[in-house]
Amino acid sequence: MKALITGITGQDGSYLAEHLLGLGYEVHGLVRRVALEDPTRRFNRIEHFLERVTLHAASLESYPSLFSVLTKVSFDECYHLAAQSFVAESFADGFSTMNTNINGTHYMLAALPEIQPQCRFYFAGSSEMFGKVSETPQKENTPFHPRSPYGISKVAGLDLTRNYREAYGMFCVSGILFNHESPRRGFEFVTRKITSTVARIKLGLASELRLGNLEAKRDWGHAADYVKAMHLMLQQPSPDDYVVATGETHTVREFAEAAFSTVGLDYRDHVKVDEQFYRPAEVDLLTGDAAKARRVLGWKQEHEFYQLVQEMVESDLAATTQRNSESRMHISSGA
Ligand code: NAP
Ligand code: G4F
Repeated sequence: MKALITGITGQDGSYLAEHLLGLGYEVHGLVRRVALEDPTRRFNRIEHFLERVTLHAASLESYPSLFSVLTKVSFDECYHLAAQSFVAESFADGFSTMNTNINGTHYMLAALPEIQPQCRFYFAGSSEMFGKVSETPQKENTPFHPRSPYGISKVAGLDLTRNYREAYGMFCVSGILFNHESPRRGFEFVTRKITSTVARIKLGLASELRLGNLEAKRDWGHAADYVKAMHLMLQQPSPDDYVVATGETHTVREFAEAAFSTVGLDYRDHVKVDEQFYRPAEVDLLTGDAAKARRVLGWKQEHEFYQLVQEMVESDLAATTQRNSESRMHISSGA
């Protein structure tokens, strides 16, 4: 089996590639040209299996570059994960988020029926699409009410994916994935911002953590569990869309409390609320109902919330300790 992963350098792309390699797949990844030019920094999540995958340079902004990759190899499956994925950035620059996320998805879908109609397609939909939720928990048929340009771009991506399924009979599915985290999460997302700062505070390298809305509630799972659901969706006899979630919700405050207490600290001594991290429109509450994914796909989550928090804090503590001792050695050697 040959799979193409767009966004292979991201959190999910790296876990998915590992999972597919473990299943015996030939894995190809789409990366930006700049990443190939700066592998030490940009391939940090995939460097441990770089020699086992084939990378192709392309950009979501360029139809010819995507078309060209799709003409090179006949893929059985395509996991379209690449996107501008940071919600706050989508308020700062909604136009480029829309351009990358909507057109990028459209370009991928438009190229497939012509070149690779047999290729099964996964689109990375998001619980951010539910936005101002009309019911709890949210499931596949809960109406969307996106509250950010990012959320709007994902609703458009899901609609495009469904339309290619219905119009051209292609095997196209969308996963509606709730927040999923890991030690590979980007540093700007709230969970990693918390765990990386907890590590710095514990080691005496920082004293405070500035956050926005502490009362927002999220359904946080582990990325390693969620990429398995993506794969299962493409193994079904017919294409369909699925919610993937834990069904458990926690506030940002609870995440911070758990992360600080992992290292014996009280979050109230360090967390400061800072208006600059509030969003113009907030998604207050997300909790998913993954009953369909469990029933049809046989998917199950293997990590629970406090385990996830602990894994992230411990990983950041180990990495920060190592970086800190390397820089001390650097200074004492006079280099
Ligand atoms: P991520 O860590 O931010 O990774 C995003 C990936 O997209 C990176 O590999 C990035 O490449 C690539 N990318 C961005 N813009 C690109 C462009 N113009 N051309 C080519 N590649 C581009 O995101 P993630 O957490 O792994 O999420 C994967 C997907 O799932 C995203 O579509 C996200 O919106 C969606 N999603 C995520 C969650 C979650 O909680 N993690 C939940 C629901 C849905 P560079 O390394 O070059 O920047
Ligand atoms: O970690 P976040 O930035 O994730 P958000 O906005 O929920 O989006 C993530 O999950 C989506 C799935 O629902 C994905 F589609 C998307 O790609 C991304 O992976 O923020 C979580 C919550 C928000 O309510 C935010 O307002 O944390 C709140 N928050 C409070 N202080 C903060 C901060 N978020 C960030 N990033 N930084 C803060 O200082």
